[in-house]
Amino acid sequence: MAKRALITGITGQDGSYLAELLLKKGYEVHGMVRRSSEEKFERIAHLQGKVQLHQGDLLDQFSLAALLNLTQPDEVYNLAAQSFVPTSWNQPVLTGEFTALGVTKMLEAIRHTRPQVRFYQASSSEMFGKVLEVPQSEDTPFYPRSPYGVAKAYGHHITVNYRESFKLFAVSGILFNHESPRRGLEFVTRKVTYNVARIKMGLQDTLPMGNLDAKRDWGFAGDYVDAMWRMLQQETPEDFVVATNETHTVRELVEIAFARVGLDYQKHVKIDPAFVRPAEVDLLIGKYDKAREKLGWEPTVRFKQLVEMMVDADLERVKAGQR
Ligand code: NAP
Ligand code: G4F
Repeated sequence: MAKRALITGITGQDGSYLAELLLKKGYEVHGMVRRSSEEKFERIAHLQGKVQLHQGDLLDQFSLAALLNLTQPDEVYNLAAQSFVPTSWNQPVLTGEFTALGVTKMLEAIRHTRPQVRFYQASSSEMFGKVLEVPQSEDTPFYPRSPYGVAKAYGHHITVNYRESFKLFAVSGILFNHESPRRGLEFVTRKVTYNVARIKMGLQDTLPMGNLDAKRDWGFAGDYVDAMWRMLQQETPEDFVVATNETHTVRELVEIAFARVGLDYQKHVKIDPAFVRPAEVDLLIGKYDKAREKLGWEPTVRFKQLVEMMVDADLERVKAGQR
């Protein structure tokens, strides 16, 4: 019989790639979606009829238990979250409710409804924040720098705690930044590649940016969802860092993106303090040795290739008059 998976956050970047991967592997895929006055499921439009969507919300404990009863999943991937770091300073309470307590709500629903489920929690390198070690591994202590990072640290610890307290098969994937042409427009990679495409097409001239010196370990989302799946196929539940072990500045990102369309970033990028954060994560670089050894996982897309793939996709979109 086909395995069944339930994905929260299926309408997001990672949810769409994970749903594709699981369908290819023969899974019956269920997705939890929030009720909205207008359904915007662009990222999974091509999967219509292949995935089964159900309304539910991480804020509503009973909707989670009902969904587990209805779908009877073997695996639950908890990808839903308020995932944009700057918003977490404007809406810290909501971020905590979704991104932190939402995890406990799902774990409680699993514990009482379907304890045999294998559970994946989408943890984040933002938990390392003001880093206490370079590179960061599963053993590096956390020092989060945003309400989002704090909420994710809670989600990580409660996942570990439920594994240890109730013997649930619950794992936390500590994923470093991962991007794709499906990335939300406000995140720095996609903001840059989309605006580069618009500038190239003569639709605007300048790109307002924040801190160009921040360094991130950027990988491709398609690779990272494969690591999520591998974590749930292990004999014993364990946590893993997923990264590329390369770090680059936002300035390099901007330089490569503009160069791809034959432009000089210095003529177009303007620093706007509105995009500078109250507290910054200056340097992220992940050590993914454990994932390589135990999961047999390796990133397949490197930084320059990733940026160029995103610029090319945005050029096509802008030429077609799309976002
Ligand atoms: P994303 O594109 O922002 O998607 C977030 C998803 O969560 C969307 O489907 C959203 O639904 C859903 N959601 C938000 N609040 C919800 C709620 N209260 N109830 C139900 N659904 C809710 O994020 P992503 O980049 O795919 O990331 C997936 C997960 O990995 C997130 O938890 C993120 O924090 C984490 N993560 C991401 C990265 C990265 O670099 N991408 C790195 C580490 C960890 P709507 O479509 O209705 O808004
Ligand atoms: O793309 P970002 O907004 O991603 P950030 O804050 O690193 O968070 C992402 O990765 C986390 C994993 O580490 C995830 F957990 C989280 O959900 C999200 O997916 O910003 C990256 C860097 C920051 O240092 C920021 O200050 O880019 C810098 N930056 C400079 N100018 C900018 C801008 N970021 C944005 N969004 N917009 C700018 O104009």
